[in-house]
Amino acid sequence: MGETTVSRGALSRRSFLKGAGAAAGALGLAGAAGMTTAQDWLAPAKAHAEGEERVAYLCHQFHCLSACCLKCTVRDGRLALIEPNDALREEDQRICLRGINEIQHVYAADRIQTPLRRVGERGEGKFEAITWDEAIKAVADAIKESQAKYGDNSFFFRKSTEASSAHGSGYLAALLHAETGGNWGLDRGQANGLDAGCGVGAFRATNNALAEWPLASTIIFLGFNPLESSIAWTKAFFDAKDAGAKIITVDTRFSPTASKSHQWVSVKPGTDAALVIGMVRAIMDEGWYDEEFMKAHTGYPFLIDRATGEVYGVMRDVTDEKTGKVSRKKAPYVWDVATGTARLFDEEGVDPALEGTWEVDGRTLVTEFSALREAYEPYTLEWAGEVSSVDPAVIRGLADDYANRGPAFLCFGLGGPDKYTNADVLGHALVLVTALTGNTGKKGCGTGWYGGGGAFHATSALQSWKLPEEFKASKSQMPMYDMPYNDNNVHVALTFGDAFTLEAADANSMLEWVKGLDFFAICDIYHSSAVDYADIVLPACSKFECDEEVTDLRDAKGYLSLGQKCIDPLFESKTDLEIERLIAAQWGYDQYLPKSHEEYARHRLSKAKGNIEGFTIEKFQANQGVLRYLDSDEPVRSTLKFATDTGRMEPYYEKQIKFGQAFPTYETPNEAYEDNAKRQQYPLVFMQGKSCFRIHAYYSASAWFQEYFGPQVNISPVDAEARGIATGDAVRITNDRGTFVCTALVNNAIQPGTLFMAETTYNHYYPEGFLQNVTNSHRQERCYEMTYGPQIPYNDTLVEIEKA
Ligand SMILES: Nc1nc2c(c(=O)[nH]1)N[C@H]1C(S)=C(S)[C@@H](COP(=O)(O)OP(=O)(O)OC[C@H]3O[C@@H](n4cnc5c(=O)[nH]c(N)nc54)[C@H](O)[C@@H]3O)O[C@H]1N2
Ligand SMILES: Nc1nc2c(c(=O)[nH]1)N[C@H]1C(S)=C(S)[C@@H](COP(=O)(O)OP(=O)(O)OC[C@H]3O[C@@H](n4cnc5c(=O)[nH]c(N)nc54)[C@H](O)[C@@H]3O)O[C@H]1N2
Ligand code: SF4
Ligand SMILES: [Mo]
Repeated sequence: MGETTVSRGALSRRSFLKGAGAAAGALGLAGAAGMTTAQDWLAPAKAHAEGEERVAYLCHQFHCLSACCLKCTVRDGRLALIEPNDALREEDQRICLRGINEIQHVYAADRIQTPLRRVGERGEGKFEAITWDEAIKAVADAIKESQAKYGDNSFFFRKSTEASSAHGSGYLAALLHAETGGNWGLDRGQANGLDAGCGVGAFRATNNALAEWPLASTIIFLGFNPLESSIAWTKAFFDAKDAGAKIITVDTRFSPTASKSHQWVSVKPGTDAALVIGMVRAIMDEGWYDEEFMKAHTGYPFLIDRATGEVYGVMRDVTDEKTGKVSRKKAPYVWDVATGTARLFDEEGVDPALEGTWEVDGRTLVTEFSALREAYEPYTLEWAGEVSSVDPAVIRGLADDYANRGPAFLCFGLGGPDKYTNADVLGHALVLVTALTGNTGKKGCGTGWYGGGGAFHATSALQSWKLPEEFKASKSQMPMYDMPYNDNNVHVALTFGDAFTLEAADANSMLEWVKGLDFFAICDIYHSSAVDYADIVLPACSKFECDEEVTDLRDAKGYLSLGQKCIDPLFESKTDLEIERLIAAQWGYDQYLPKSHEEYARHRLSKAKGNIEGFTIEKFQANQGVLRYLDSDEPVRSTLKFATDTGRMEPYYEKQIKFGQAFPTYETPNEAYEDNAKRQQYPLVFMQGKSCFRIHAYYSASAWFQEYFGPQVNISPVDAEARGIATGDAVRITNDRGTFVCTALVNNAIQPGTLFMAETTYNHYYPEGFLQNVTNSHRQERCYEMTYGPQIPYNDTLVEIEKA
């Protein structure tokens, strides 16, 4: 054996469990968790398969998007080394510190070890250990009682994203007809605006795959920090740079991605829509638009009736090529230059005018492009510069680079500008600028959410597990983010993962609502922030632990990956599937669920056709758990077919005339705007973002990460000095919604007037309160009528900071 750098610990799993159980009974959760640290479990990092060691393979985090495939060396039943799976192509063998450090994370002191029952007040975090039988019965009894008294939808069930990655989110919800909390409220702010003009799902589909970054001449990252939030894609970033792409990052702070880009554009929080509107104006004024593209693929030549603002057209039946379904859609008219008449946009041989005004049958008709020029008269470059605090010459330069240097990407990342109430206006403005330049549907370009992962290449024939017809979740009464504020019928809740504090802002209101429920149970791996509020806590195992030989199939980088068992479930934890089966069994419904992960995986592969033809469990096992399904290296590309009524990119949103948003009209964010009177009390914009040390709150339990990267707010030297704050000081952040204490880092990368903090970590790591206490939960009314509903505007938050 090689030299041992860290003690391997003296406890066997058995004796350890005995001790853990006793301690849990006596001391509650803190006592149980205190039983061990990673030090007890670590083995020397030189371990490679030899002797009693074995190697297992699985795909790592789902929510991180990088989908790295890991090779795990297991010694004496313990994880000893994590490396990239070397059965993948060299360029796909990636890993980050969070993957490597799972050795510490899996065995962390924050693991929930046994089922627990609350003994103190809700929020106090006092528990006693109970048996699985007691815990499952308590959960089922609470659900049964509530549903008998108040109806099916009085039971709320939700899985956080990571928890639903294994085998979906829906089975228990469907079996028990639960309320699931409707619209997600996350990551679809810009998509609300973009998809209205390009079709549902376009926010990802109008972008080309990551492999095309090096084919671009210009890449603009708009409030997107991929060097942390998509860390394994860093290579594509530098490949693009090496290949000559000009990389520009628009960010409120000098982010890691900005620091590696050719240009950083520092923008005022929540004003990106003004910046993009400025780009639109520059492109129109300078004539940098692509007329041919606009006429052939966009609605710019369509005619609008000036009096009503409605698109001038006829309703007609259109048959869907794929489904054969007939639906009525509006076909707009264009002005045909050759005949000097209004003709349907898709008539043979029409030559549409891009600009002009005509009188037809007593109507004044104008092209959408001409109408845009008129509507945008007030939006000068100077105006855009004023609002966004970006020099008008820089905005003009951005427009020039985007329109004239060749194929260009304009990518956003779902964080940053997405988390303000005006994100839909920004998404809409992105449609305008893309439709002007034609930077979509061809090599090396795209607009929208970065599409590096499964969005462009996906397995074609994985089967889903079907439940009998009668099992369906209840029709949602309202989205979860509305529940603390509006009357609803929820009395009992069960979440897998901490949905209540991660997926909602304004935690004091949310947790007040949770405290008012008759019953709340959480199934989590770690002592996450919501755990303290639960009546029953169920210990889930991590994806490295399984009671069978396989876990689940995952789509990863053009491969399908079958997770293999690495280690036995730690402590008394169980897999989510096993826990769901135990709960379902209380109704006799376990018969409808897969009996094992293997049965589920075999079912999913049961009709393996198309790009996964011939894939079997046995083949996965023989090939380190991965099989490649992409048969070519040619990147999959977005097309010029848009899922709109006309099949074109539509810059003009007739349905939003009533909101004054037929073309994107600039609107300030809800709270973070310049002359908000609230600023007198709360002068700073509090923004959050992703950090390379966490996926949301996940990995908080890693002691090393927590030591060096605990709850810390970044503040500009100007604001720090004005308040006498120095790096390392304890500081209090406050607004009307709540308060919390963390440490300060005085950082030149931060714009004066703003604060930045990595999105969040478990509440018990803060000296007082936690980040989510102050965030804004305002729901943008207009968005209830949009595809994805209102989005939680976490960054649209004003606060004050002082030394604690
Ligand atoms: N490491 C890590 N990676 C992740 C995740 C994670 O938790 N950790 N989560 C995943 C998920 S769910 C998501 S949604 C994505 C998000 O991925 P990103 O969008 O890259 O993430 P954020 O860090 O939230 O925001 C990006 C940047 O927006 C900036 N910003 C804030 N406000 C504004 C603004 O008004 N305008 C502009 N231009 N910039 C602004 C911030 O300074 C930040 O650098 O990341 C995914 N990847
Ligand atoms: N303040 C602030 N809050 C934010 C954001 C922000 O920018 N600012 N960003 C938001 C964004 S973009 C997103 S997408 C959401 C993410 O919110 P979620 O989708 O809820 O986040 P995840 O990281 O997927 O979920 C992690 C939870 O599931 C648990 N978990 C992980 N794996 C499993 C499992 O296999 N089984 C079980 N039972 N539990 C498991 C973890 O311990 C943790 O409690 O957060 C949002 N919250
Ligand atoms: S957390 Fe790190 S190792 Fe895991 S999938 Fe993401 S980038 Fe890969
Ligand atoms: Mo997200």
